[in-house]
Amino acid sequence: MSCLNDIQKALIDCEPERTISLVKTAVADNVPAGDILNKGLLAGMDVVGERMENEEMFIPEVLTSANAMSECVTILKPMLGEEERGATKTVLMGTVQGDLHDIGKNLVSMMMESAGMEIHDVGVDVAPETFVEKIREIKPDILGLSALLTTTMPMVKDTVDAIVEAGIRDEVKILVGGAPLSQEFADEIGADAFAPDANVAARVAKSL
Ligand code: B1M
Repeated sequence: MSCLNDIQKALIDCEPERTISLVKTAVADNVPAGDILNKGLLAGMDVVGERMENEEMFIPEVLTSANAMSECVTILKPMLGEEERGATKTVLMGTVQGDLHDIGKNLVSMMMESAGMEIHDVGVDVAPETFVEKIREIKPDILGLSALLTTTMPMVKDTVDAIVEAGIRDEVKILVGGAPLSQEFADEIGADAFAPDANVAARVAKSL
C-alpha cells in the first residue's frame, strides 16, 4: 500500500511533521492501525536502526525519527487491537545510582517503544532498592540498566545483586548497556544480555 511506503520513507528521511501527518491521514482513511505500525513505522525504524549502525545516520537524526515514531505510536495506541498489545513487552528502564547520563538510555527507550514495547523509565541516579521496589510494583518482563561511567559500572553489579537478594531475579530478564560495559561484564555480573547500542538493545529485548 503506497501510504505505508510513504510513512516508511518519511520516517527514514527524518521528516517528523510529514510522518505524523501521513499517519493521521492513514488513520482517517481506515488503514488498519496494525498495518500502519508494522508495515509503515516499524519497517521504517528498522532501516533507521541499520543506518545508525552503519553510521549513515547520526544521533540527532535518529532522535528526530525516534521522537516522530513515539508520537505516532501514541496516536495509534488506542486503535491497536489486543493482538498487537498482547505482543508488547514491558520494560523498566533506568540509569544506575551515581550516574546522570540519560541520552543513550532515552534513545534505547525510544527504539524499544518504536519496536512496540511499553517503557517505564525511572530516570537517572536510581538506587538498587528503587529498582527492586519498581520491579515488584510494575512487574516488567525486562529491566534495562544503563551506565556511562567506569565508576558506576560496579553499581550495575550491585543492582543485579540487590535483585537476587530480594528473591525476584527469576521474575525479570536483565539487559545492560552503556559505553564502558561489555558482553564479558554482563556475563560476569549475571545479567541476561548486553547491547552495545540502541538498535541492538531493541532487537535483543524482543528476543529475550
Ligand atoms: Co559525561 N562522561 N560526565 N556528561 N559524557 C562521558 C561518558 C565521558 C566518556 C566523557 C569523556 O571523558 N570522554 C566520561 C566517562 C569516562 C569514563 O568513566 N569512562 C564522562 C565523565 C567523566 C563525566 C563526569 C564525571 C564529568 C565531571 O563532572 N568531571 C560527569 C559525571 C556526572 C555523573 O553522571 N555523575 C559527567 C557529566 C556529563 C553531563 C551531565 C555534562 C552530560 C550528560 C547529559 C545527559 O546525559 N543528560 C555528559 C555527556 C553528554 C557526556 C558525553 C559527552 C556524551 C554521552 C552521550 O550522551 N552520548 C560522554 C562522551 C561520549 O560519549 N562521547 C561523556 C550519546 C549517547 C547516544 O551515547 O550514552 O553511549 P551513549 O549511549 C549509547 C550506548 O552506550 C548504548 O546505546 C546508546 C545509543 O546507541 N547504551 C545502552 C546506553 N545505555 C544503554 C542501555 C542498554 C543498552 C544500550 O540496555 C539497557
